[in-house]
Amino acid sequence: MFEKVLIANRGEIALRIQRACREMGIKTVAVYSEADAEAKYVRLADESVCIGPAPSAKSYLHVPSIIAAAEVTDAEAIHPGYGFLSENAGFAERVENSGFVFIGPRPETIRLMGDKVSAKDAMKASGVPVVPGSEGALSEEDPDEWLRMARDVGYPVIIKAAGGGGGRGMRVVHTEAHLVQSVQLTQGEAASTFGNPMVYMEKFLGNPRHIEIQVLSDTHGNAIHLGERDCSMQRRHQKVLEEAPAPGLDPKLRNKIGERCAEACRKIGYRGAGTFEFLYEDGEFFFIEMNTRVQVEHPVTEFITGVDIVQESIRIAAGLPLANKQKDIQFRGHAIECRINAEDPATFMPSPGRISLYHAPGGPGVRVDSHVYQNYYVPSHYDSMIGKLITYGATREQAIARMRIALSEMIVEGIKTNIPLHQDLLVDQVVLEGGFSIHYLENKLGMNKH
Ligand code: MV4
Repeated sequence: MFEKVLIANRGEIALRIQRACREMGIKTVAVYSEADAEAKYVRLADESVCIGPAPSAKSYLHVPSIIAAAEVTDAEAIHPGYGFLSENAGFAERVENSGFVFIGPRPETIRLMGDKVSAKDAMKASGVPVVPGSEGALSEEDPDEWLRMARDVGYPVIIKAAGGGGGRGMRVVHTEAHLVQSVQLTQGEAASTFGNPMVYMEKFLGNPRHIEIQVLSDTHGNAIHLGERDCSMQRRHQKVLEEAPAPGLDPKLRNKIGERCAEACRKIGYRGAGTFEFLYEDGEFFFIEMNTRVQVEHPVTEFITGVDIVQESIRIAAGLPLANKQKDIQFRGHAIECRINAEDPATFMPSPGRISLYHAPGGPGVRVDSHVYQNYYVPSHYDSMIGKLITYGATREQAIARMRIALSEMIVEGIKTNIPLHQDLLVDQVVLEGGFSIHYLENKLGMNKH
């Protein structure tokens, strides 16, 4: 096992990775920007290195500073967490070429999944069901081909940028009259935003759920799935609340799609923790994208499986085999995660500033993954998530009841938070029934009135 790991991230995930390292007897190196000098994860690390000023481009995204920090502290491996450089193939390559282990997939795999066309091709070829649509990318200048394909696929269709993902660079087309112009507009935006004009076409699914499958895959040819998470509660592609398992999903269907994902991992030689994102509609799964990092919402899966996903990601990088076989993985109970953001609950505007009073909730089945403390200053330079509240129960009802109590116990003063939004959601009849689509929250908030 590694003796020392550098954590190339900040906030709650830096702390989460540190805790995993500590439990494994690994020393930790924190890196921080000038805005994070007082952060809890910096104080708790064995060593810390300032890597630059507050803006991410000059610190958490600045590759030379991070490599230099690993060199001066003599770290053996680098964990990227989520966001920042976590899905940057060039960074993974630089890490490995500098003699460190990148805790994540091989750079080629990150590159393969970063291009949404090659990702979809690879998954389709590996037996994962994908959204029907164009075979590969659309040709760059052949409107007749686009029209033929759209007629084949059937309207409405969606045009997506190969270099996009996470909701960026997409356009829905309802009728043939708008197709050619929409493809051209999406190509233009794709070229300027992602430096890659390639786009592809899919059947547009009108009311899907967003369900994702967690996988772990080692360097010995073992791959397992840890079931699914339902991440349908979102606003503008920002997840708000996640849960596992997905309400109403047939365990047989879970095992079938999970096994397809694990098999795909074996086929492509996937390394590390990963997530297959699906749209789920009318009882069918359709692959859209793969995330090659540890995700924000990994704790709900940890609660229902008992597997420590971050520790597993480190074990895999160190060349160890997976700790569990598929038959050892059991899904027990239900877990929910509320993302707690420093934002106005009505306008969703960020609300940085000093936390004047802070009390974290607790009790059975309550987990708080947060880096904040009383008197902590929430900087304006990074995303507004100040922590995650995760509850577990034998049933979904118990997990929700515990979440309501935990939210009512949680005190954050001095800044605005979205705790009131979560409290509204957890008494909403549709939420209580479960199985709502990706459009539910925006409709509830009245964002789709025309
Ligand atoms: C779709 C879709 C409907 N049909 N693809 C948005 C994020 C990106 N990962 C894929 N996205 C979508 N792709 C087809 N063929 C609807 C969405 C979508 C969405 C997906 C997941 C979670 C939230 C979403 C919000 C709006 C649209």
